[in-house]
Amino acid sequence: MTETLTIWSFDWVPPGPRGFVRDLRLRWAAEEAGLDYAVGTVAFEDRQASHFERQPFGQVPFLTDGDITIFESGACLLHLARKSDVLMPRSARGEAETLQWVIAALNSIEMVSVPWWFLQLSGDRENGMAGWLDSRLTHIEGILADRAWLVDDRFSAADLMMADVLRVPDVRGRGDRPATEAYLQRVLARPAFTKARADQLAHFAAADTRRAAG
Ligand SMILES: N[C@@H](CCC(=O)N[C@@H](CS)C(=O)NCC(=O)O)C(=O)O
Repeated sequence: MTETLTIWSFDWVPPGPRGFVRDLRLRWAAEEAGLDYAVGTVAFEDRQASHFERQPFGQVPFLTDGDITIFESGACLLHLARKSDVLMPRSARGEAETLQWVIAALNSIEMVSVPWWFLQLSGDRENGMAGWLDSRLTHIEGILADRAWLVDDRFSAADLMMADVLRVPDVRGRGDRPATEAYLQRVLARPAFTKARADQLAHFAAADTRRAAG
């Protein structure tokens, strides 16, 4: 079968972000849905105009699907979710709630967790984002204490995005949140996640080998 989907990532990244580069969200979704896809690369170190034409911030991921090019991991994930009811229930309510939770993961959790993470990485001991992050994590803990999955009592793109945001080790290790931890163990045990993560690690390991060979 000819692949019409290409998930774009960097040709190489330093070791730190490997396993967390956001093309993993799209690899994972495609694996869940059984969609055929290729992985394309753009240069990490020398970002080209052709990269900015497809991702205006010079980031990854972006996705090409035939003549459609789309960026933002959330938008790309929802684009893929329209192709498979594995990723999004087909009821009007199920679709609406999937959209809601994908956006909540990005705009209510990641919007706080990423700046918090950067501040704590920079050694800011008075990290002013900590209370805000803890409040968001506490609220999501309350939600996950009552349900196994975010939408329709089954896995969806909402869980994929929420788990990917919450699995960042410094975020996951913050406080004692048993329902969140059980949720992460449940979602991250999915074979599609394991494969997507292994494929991303292999992709960057192959890049190391190429660089070492000159
Ligand atoms: N909001 C964007 C964030 C993308 C993002 O942060 N990408 C990272 C890799 S995971 C990146 O490209 N970092 C390099 C940079 O920002 O220069 C999305 O969800 O797609």
